[in-house]
Amino acid sequence: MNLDAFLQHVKDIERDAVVEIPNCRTVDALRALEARHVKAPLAEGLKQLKTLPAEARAEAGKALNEAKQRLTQRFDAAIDDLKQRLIADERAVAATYDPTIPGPVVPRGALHPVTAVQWEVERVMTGLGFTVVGGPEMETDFHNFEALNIPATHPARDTMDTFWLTNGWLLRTHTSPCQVRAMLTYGAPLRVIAPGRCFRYETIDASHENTFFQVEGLLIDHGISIAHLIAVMRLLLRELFQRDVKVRLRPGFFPFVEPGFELDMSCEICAGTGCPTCKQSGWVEILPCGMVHPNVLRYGNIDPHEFTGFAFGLGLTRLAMMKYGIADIRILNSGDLRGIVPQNRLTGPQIGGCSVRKNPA
Ligand code: FA5
Repeated sequence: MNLDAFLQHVKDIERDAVVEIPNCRTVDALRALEARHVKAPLAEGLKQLKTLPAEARAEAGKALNEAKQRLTQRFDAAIDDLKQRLIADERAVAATYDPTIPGPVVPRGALHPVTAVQWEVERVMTGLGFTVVGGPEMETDFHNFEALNIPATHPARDTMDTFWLTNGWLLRTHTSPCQVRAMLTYGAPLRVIAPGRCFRYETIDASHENTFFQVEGLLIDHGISIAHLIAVMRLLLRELFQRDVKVRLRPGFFPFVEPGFELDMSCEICAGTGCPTCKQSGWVEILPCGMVHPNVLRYGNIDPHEFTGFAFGLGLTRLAMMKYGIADIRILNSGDLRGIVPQNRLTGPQIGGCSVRKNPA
C-alpha cells in the first residue's frame, strides 16, 4: 500500500463510522458500532503502517491518530446526547402517567358447584366436631364390599355397577369404604366425614352420572341412637339450605346399616310437581343413612356391645343440583365455566372446628 491509498483508507473508516450513528437507539448499540467501525479498523490500520515506506510513516501515523481522536470525540458526544434524550423521554412518560386511572378488570374465579357445596358441608360438619378424612379412589374388594357386610355372593353388589380393574381392585362405587379405613385407623369414639369422587358403570341421565361425588358421614360413640341420626341430618339440611326443606324418610336397605333409611328431599327443580330430574316423582334421593351394622363395627375392630353409631352417604352432586337449581347432572361434568362465587371466603372449610384432612391407611 502507498501513502495516498493509506490516507484514503483512513478517510473511508471515518466516513463509514459516522454514517450509522443517527440510527443507534441505545448506548449499547453505539458502543457496538464504535467497536466494529472504529476500534477494529484503526487497529488494523496501525498494523498496515509498517508496510508503508519509512518516509511515509510519519504522515500516515499522524492522519491515523487524528482520525482516531475525532472519532472518539464524536462517539463520546453521541453517547452523552443519547443518554440525555433517554432521560428526557422517561420524564415525559412519567409526566403523562395517571395513577388514578382504573386498571384493567381481572375476571374473578368461581368455584365448581360441587366444590362450593362440599365446602358448605365441611363447614357445618366440622362445626359439629367431625374431622374431614379421605380415601383412595381405587379400592380393594375388602374395603368397598367385604368389610361393609357385602360378601362376594351378596345380591347388593348388583345394585352398584362396578368398574373392575385388571388387578382385581375397583373404582370405589361409594365413599363408604372410608368408614372402614377410618375405623381401622382411629378406632372409637369416632366422628368423621369423607367427601370424594365415586364411579359407577351406569346409564347416564338427568340425575345419574358414571362419575359423581358423595360425602360419607360416620359417628360412633356410647349410646348413639336413631334420634341422634335424625337430629344431625335435619341440622345439616337446614344449615345447607338456610331454611327447613321438605324431606321424607322411608325404610332403605343397605347391608352395612340396620335399620337403614332413604332420606329424600322435595325436588327443588320443579317444587315437587314432577320433572325429568326427579323422574316425575317430585322427590330426589339424596341422603341414605342408618345405624351402623354390628358386623361392620367388628370389621373395623370396634366392639358392637360397647359402641353404636350412625352413618350416612350424602349425594353431593345431587345436593349441588338442588341447591343451585341445576336441572341436569351432565352440566356439572361438561366444562361449563359458570361457577359459584363464594359470599365470603372465610366461611370455607377452615371455620368451625377441626378441618385437618388426614388420609386413613
Ligand atoms: C350408597 O352409595 C351408600 N353407600 C350410602 C350410605 C352410606 C347408606 C352410609 C347408608 C349409610 P346409594 O347408592 O343410594 O347409597 O348412593 C347414595 C347417594 O349417592 C344417592 O342418594 C344419590 O344422591 C347419589 N348417587 C348414587 N348414584 C348416583 C349417580 N349415578 N349419579 C349421581 N348421584 C348418585
